[in-house]
Amino acid sequence: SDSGSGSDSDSGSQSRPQNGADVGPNSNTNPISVDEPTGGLTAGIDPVLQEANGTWIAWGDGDADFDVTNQRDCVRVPPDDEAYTLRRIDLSEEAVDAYYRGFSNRVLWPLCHGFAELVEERSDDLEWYRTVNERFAAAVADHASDDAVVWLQDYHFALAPRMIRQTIPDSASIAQFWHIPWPSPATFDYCPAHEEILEGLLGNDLLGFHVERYANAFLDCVRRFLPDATVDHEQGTIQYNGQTTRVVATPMGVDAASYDQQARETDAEQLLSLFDRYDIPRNSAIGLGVDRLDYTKGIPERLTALEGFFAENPRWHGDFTFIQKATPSRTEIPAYARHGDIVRSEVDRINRRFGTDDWQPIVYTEDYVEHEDLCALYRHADVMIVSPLIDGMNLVAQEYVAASVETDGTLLLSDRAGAHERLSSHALTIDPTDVSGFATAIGDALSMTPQDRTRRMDALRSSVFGGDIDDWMATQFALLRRVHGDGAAGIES
Ligand code: GDG
Repeated sequence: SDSGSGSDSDSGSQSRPQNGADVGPNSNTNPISVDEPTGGLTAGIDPVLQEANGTWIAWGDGDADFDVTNQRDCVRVPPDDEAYTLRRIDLSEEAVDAYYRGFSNRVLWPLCHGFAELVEERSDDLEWYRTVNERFAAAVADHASDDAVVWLQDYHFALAPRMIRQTIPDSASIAQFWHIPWPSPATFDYCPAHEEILEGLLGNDLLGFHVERYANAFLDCVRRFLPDATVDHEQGTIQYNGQTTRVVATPMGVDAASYDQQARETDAEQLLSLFDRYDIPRNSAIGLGVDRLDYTKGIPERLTALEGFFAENPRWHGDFTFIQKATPSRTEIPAYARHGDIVRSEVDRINRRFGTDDWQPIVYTEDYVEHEDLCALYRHADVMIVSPLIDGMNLVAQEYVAASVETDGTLLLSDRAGAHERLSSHALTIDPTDVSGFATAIGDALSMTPQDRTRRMDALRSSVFGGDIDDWMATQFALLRRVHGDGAAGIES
């Protein structure tokens, strides 16, 4: 149920329901329906696994009852052209609550994003995190051949690499990509079991982050908390317990060609129907924000900046409308519930302050936006605002650029997003907490000359198309082959 973010499946991101597809010989008695995520990492991994005939091991909140082919929890996918194995780990509600909504998202997520004050430690969560990591490690052991490549995604599996290393052949390789930031040693010090987490991750042959500063912070933490480890900052290598881990920064890209193509397929009618759906005056310029409803994404600060902009620029009333798509996420966690309330009440307040019978300055929606509509909005947004307080990468910024086929939009980008490292030179950089500078930047974006807009967008498109999701995947596997000899031919997990 991933909306295409890549890593954060089941976080509340929304997916587009597809027509159900029947699977396996007994499909008439037990049909399996497929939800196909749009874009992102899952769409990137799928063709690689199809070619390699590997195994994808995952849990999910979908129907994990795959016993139809008498293969227990394994099923061959895709349903119409079976090319690889999907192994589902069926987690109880208690396990999901403690492992996913507990240690992963009440401890690791806030800590890695520098929100130590939001960390919530509950008594059984860490133990469940260990148990679930063990279950995944055991599942990997069932499938890992001598030359297997095991590729783990994200912070939900910090302990699994070491567990896997102890059970699979030495000739197999293990890699992990950490999609979120890594904190400084001072912040990581607050992490319960911090040594165990580092030791777990050092079971990897290769550990990837989006940007150098997260990779360096990881090396700093190892040096500080595991004094027996040998850390070579220059080479990005760590030796610990007889194993070498290579730590790299490999920024993730998006499927740029498909966003471009989808945006080009947008017609005027589709755009007009979106204006009608959101009650936007037809001649209004458009601003756009697309985020999970997460306290790291800087949505309240963005709303305050918009308020400042509208207060200072009455001439834009009625002529500029900001659409905020916010995807509800991890709503059972109190910090998220509180944050959602703040965002909704700020939107109401600002709309009451400036709105008229014919125009609301902020259109706020939590409804799923179809991929085609999202691309239409990206294509026609005059100003895209990506203003996280901190973000591992932020794919939305790159998707916008890929879909800006007229090259007439402007990207406002927080200097705290990983994406800023690749897009800073031609986006308008903002500090999300400097509300007055932020408000001024919105005005600057709207009054930029067409030539300047196009010059900037052309350069941004070169960056985004020059490092897309396929390049990123190829880099991961090329690096793995290098760190672990050339045996990395088959791909597991
Ligand atoms: C984590 C890291 C890192 C959202 N609403 C709709 C929709 N989306 C899609 C966007 C985009 C994705 O969700 C969000 O991706 P982000 O990268 O912005 O953010 P996270 O979910 O926090 O992802 C992040 C990422 O992992 C990858 O490593 O960049 O830093 O936090 O793809 O398009 N898509 C559609 N309708 C929606 O309503 N179609």
